[in-house]
Amino acid sequence: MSQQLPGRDVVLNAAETGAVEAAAATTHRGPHTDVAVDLTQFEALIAADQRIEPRDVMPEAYRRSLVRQIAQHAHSEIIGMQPEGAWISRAPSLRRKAILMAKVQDEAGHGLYLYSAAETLGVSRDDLLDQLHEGRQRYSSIFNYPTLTWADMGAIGWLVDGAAIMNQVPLCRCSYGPYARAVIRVCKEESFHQRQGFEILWTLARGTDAQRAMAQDAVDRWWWPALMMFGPPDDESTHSAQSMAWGIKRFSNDELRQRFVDITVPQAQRIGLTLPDADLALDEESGHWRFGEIDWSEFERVLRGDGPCNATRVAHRRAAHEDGAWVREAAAAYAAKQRVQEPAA
Ligand code: BYC
Repeated sequence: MSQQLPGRDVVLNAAETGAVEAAAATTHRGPHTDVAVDLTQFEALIAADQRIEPRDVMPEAYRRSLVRQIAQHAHSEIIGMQPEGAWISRAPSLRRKAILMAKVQDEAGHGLYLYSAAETLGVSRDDLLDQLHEGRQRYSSIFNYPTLTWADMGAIGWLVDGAAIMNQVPLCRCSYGPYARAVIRVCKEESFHQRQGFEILWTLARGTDAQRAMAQDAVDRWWWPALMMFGPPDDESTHSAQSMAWGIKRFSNDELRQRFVDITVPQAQRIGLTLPDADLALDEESGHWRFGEIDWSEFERVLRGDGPCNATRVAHRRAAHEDGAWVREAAAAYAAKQRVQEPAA
């Protein structure tokens, strides 16, 4: 038995049709209304691994979970401009400066794609930014660490963007269309970021003793926080099971963390730097690199707002927002003027 979904190019097989019928027996409350809505099509699209689009009916919990994750992702991109932005004026050459400026601008662009994706879920960008500024929404723990030397630009590109790519490539297949499409473009740019970080460390590792020591010190400081980017261990991850059932996340936090370690260890060997983990060892049988215990108390501290730079990052972001008020006002005034001047249709 097969079934064609209305308005879709999807034909369901017998098992999927069964899932649709089971779902049809239940009704849920819709996202923008108190009226009970039929989630048959939503359940069928998820079962068939198809995309949910803004026009589709979706469970309120699915919409909220996406707003939470996409907003956190967008906030991470724009807060993430700060640690690297601080080094634009101190980059060691014109070439390095131009590359770093382009990278930081890319992060702003990623924020824009992601806020736009969140807006398709019925939230406003202003409201999301207010929530960031008031500490009601999170951004990635990684951006609460300081960038002390030029080598930190290398470690961020190689490790932080490397971890971000590992986490985000599966999000290109996320069940929510606008988020998946935004992340495709983000990932293309992140690949360039990862490569430029690798190249900075590669160069420093082949420089003077002092440059090599600076590169090693940066890797020592960024390795463990980069592993924390993937989130808490699976048995403590509150959202993973539901997000995976909805096709938002495709792999668990621990699975992605392990993949990152497996890919990164050989790269460290190639650069010639040591990863700061005495327990790192190849398990010949599984082919995986086993690593030491992550200090989850540090992660929790950073999430609570007690990381080395939490207060500075948020204060700087608030000040940038306030300083930019005149730009938003001017843009709104110009748009209003254009509307008045438009000839009646
Ligand atoms: N930092 O149930 P869990 C970039 C929170 S930007 C802070 O596993 P989930 C770049 C989590 O929110 C890259 N909080 O959550 C930019 C939840 O708390 P709430 C940013 C974290 O959502 C500039 C609680 O812990 N990437 O690459 O299933 C320059 C329980 O966690 C973190 C993204 O945002 C963390 N690391 O999984 C350079 C990717 N981890 O919300 C580079 C999109 C967990 O209940 N996001 N929490 O209060 C995701 O893939 C997922 O949201 C996560 C967490 C894997 C991060």
